[in-house]
Amino acid sequence: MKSYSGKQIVKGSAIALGSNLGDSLAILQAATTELAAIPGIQLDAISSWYKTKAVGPPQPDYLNGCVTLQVDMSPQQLLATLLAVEQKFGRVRQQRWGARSLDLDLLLYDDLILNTPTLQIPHPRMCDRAFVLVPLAEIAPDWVEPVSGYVIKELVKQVDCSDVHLLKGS
Ligand code: PH2
Ligand code: MG
Ligand code: MG
Repeated sequence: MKSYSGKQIVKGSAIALGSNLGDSLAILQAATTELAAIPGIQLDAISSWYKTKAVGPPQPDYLNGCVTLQVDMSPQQLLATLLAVEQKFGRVRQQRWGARSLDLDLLLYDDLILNTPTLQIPHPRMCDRAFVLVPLAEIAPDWVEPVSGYVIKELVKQVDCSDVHLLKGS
């Protein structure tokens, strides 16, 4: 792995946002504002919000979206930052894949491939998930997912997007 000691170098990163508990749209919008206010994070682009059918155990529909960031922090620092924002918005970790007020998933960090017990980049399931790829393709169509070698706009063609619907008026 690259070393992050010494001077930080600004890197591009992509984050997936999801919510299916509480006022999801308000939570996602407030979380985006919160992220943008953090030192070391600059917001590049925000996708539209999408209403999506839950993947996993039966639970309410989700709202999902993605943001791209310029970050002046290591992947581990970024992960810790995302967890802190989740907690601020009332995330209580219960069932795996269960309902949540806010989920922030680190999808991509530059062209880095990282496999540690606490953090895998790219996100290991991002290539199968229409609720991630549809919003990401809107704001980062030409970003190469480094494990598959495919750009996001190609990956999105390979998944069933029928359960992902643009949220009108967002
Ligand atoms: N997140 C999950 C499990 N299932 N389904 C949808 N539609 N959207 C999500 O964000 C989602 C999910 C676990 O993180
Ligand atoms: Mg998730
Ligand atoms: Mg998560």
